[in-house]
Amino acid sequence: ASDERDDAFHAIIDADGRIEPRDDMPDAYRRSLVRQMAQHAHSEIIGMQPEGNWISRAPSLRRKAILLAKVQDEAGHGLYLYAAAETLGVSRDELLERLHSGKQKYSSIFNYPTLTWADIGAIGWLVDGAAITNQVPLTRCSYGPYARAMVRICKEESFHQRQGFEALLALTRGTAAQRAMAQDALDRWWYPSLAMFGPPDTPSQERTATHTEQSMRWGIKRFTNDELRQKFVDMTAPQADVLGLRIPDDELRWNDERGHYDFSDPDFDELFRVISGDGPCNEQRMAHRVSAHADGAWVREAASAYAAKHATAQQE
Ligand code: FAQ
Repeated sequence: ASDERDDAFHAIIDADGRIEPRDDMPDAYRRSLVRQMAQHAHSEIIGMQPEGNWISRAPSLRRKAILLAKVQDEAGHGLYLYAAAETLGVSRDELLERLHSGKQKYSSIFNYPTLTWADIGAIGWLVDGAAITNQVPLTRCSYGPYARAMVRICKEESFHQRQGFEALLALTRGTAAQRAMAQDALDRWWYPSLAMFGPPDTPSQERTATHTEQSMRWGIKRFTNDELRQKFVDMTAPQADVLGLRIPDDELRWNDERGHYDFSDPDFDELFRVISGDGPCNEQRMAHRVSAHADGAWVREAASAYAAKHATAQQE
């Protein structure tokens, strides 16, 4: 019977259909989706911290209102993704517990500090730009609830990316000091943004993507990490020219033969150090997350007590 169930699953995958929560699916497929979706959800809520750092110091009321809305969107993305993961039979509490205990990770990028206002522009332009590149193909992911959550998230990310670009454009059209601040932000965020796409497809420095092949067979991933990294560079390099900023890579140039930009890879040893907990802000991010969760305990208790009271009242 289990073979028949697997056959039904594979028939849907082969026809490029969608797997829905009540469909039979192999355990390994379920586990891999929980892993990726949880990591994604955690990234959204931890990703609120570097930007939250600048809400009270945004340079104008307009910039502050925009940044507040963006950070709220990220909380919303986290919630859609936890809800989508719950359709696979794990609870949000369980997933948060795995984040807080360090069993599950979040994107390496959020372990870097936001030192100046220009970093907010750079995050929108580069980090949201990388997120869109990675996530647009996920709208075609074989798992229905994840794919549908991605449609809405990508619309909001594309607004985020434009606001970041526009914030940097304002700086690059400003004073020499503002231009220098924008360049410094690009210098610091470029390689960490390239590293967001994960380890290389083929072993380099003994690091390699372990899940790609299986995830592509299952229709979870549609492109490899290196393919997406290349797409991101191809999209971003001309935008840097519009800004009048220099991407900090001497190897970066258009290659007519390949029809792509040549560029140099990020330091994958650094990526793995940061993932394993040794980035500039890992400790601070986790401490803040755990204390925010503890501070919110009374809200969860009150909501549960209210729901229980409501349920009893309905029974009577
Ligand atoms: N950081 O074999 P692969 C955002 C891990 S955007 C940390 O390639 P896979 C929006 C990987 O998990 C950021 N860990 O794995 C926003 C695996 O470890 P595991 C979030 C990384 O899953 C913007 C191991 O390395 N977006 O939040 C990283 O096939 C601005 C081997 O790697 C997503 O999560 C990394 N950079 O591909 C919010 C998108 N790279 O699980 C606020 C969805 C790799 O065995 C402000 N996720 N690892 O312990 C994905 O597309 C994939 O999971 C990848 C990794 C591409 C991240």
